Amino acid sequence: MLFQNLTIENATEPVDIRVSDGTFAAIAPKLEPQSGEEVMDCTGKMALPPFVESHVHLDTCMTAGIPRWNMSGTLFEGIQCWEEYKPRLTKQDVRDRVSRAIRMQAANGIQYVRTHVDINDPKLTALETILELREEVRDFMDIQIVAFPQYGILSYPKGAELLEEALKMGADAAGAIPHFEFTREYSVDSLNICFRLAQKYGKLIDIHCDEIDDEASRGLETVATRAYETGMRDMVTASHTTAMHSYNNAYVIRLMRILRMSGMNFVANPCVNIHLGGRTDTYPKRRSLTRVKELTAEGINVSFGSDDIFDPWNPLGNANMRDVVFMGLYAGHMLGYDEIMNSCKFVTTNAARTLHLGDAYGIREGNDANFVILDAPNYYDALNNNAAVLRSYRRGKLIASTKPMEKTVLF
Ligand code: 17E
Ligand code: FE2
Repeated sequence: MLFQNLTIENATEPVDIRVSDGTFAAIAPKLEPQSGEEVMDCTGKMALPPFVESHVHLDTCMTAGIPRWNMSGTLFEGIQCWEEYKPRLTKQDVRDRVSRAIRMQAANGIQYVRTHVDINDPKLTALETILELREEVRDFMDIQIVAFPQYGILSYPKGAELLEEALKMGADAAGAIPHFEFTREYSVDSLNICFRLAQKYGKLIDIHCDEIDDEASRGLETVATRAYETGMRDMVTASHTTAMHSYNNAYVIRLMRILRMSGMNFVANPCVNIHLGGRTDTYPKRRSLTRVKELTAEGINVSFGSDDIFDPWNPLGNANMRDVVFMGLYAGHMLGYDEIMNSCKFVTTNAARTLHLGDAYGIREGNDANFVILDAPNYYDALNNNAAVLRSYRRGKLIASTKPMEKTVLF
């Protein structure tokens, strides 16, 4: 199949793309159609590698309001609501909800997902189910699973054993939650356990790190130092790091050095953290977003995640990465022309780096033909006009499509 006049990412000139046998066979300014070849004119449209959701909790999705709503809007009431939901967890329940969420993601052009799954459950019901789903949907979606100890590794009975069991069962990454552990000592020890287990089983690491408006929450310096000292480097990701919003600048200058040296990745979750954060403030109210602009300026890899899809931490959430970018740019003071134009990187290439997708990710000759076509000539317009993801291709096969909305003005 030949796609004509498609602008790849924000390239200045459109190109033709030939897809055959599920791969990008040729990409050039002009390709002649072969006899019998299907041709699609894509003038005025852009192509991106598929969207990458680098941080979501699929196990909790679609549970908002059950058994009750999070009325304070805090992280902690969210955790309490989830605790009250947990007795309802069955494999069928998880399968129904997560299957729906995965299809919402696919409809929005996502083909790669890193999901955190709460493993503070002696039965590991959600983990077991999502491990099965990971295999079942492989042809449509790559799912990476982080074993996430919601209540902590040392502050929950047998937390370390459950983490180890989850990694043995097949989770791809080890998690931790240092700011939620009972003490600072537990916080540091929990990170040591997380790193030890990740190394023992050859897994990645993704930590819920300092997701709190407490300037004294300093899990991050330990994470970065371990990433550096163990040599795990970019296998390590710190998610949220919202306390960094509240750190004093003198401390951040010192911290930035080890962050750079560590080679680790960051994930910000702009919609959810602006919603959950600042809740203990009267006025002014903090934005509680990690320092995306400053980290990016230091050459550190940052991506954006949606965190939640209609659950106790986000009563909205539609599995659309566009909204996450939109919020991130506003809340992070990143609405310069180039910042807007290139912001797709937060949910494509940067996120792919975090997930360790390697060279297989990207629109390049020889790669699997995984890509999306947006109804806009560049990402600036796509973002501003909430452009439809017209088509999502996976190994050359159409797996999702959208008909763009038609608006009529009668004057
Ligand atoms: N759990 C947590 O600790 N933090 C979050 N943002 C979510 C769940 C969604
Ligand atoms: Fe999260």
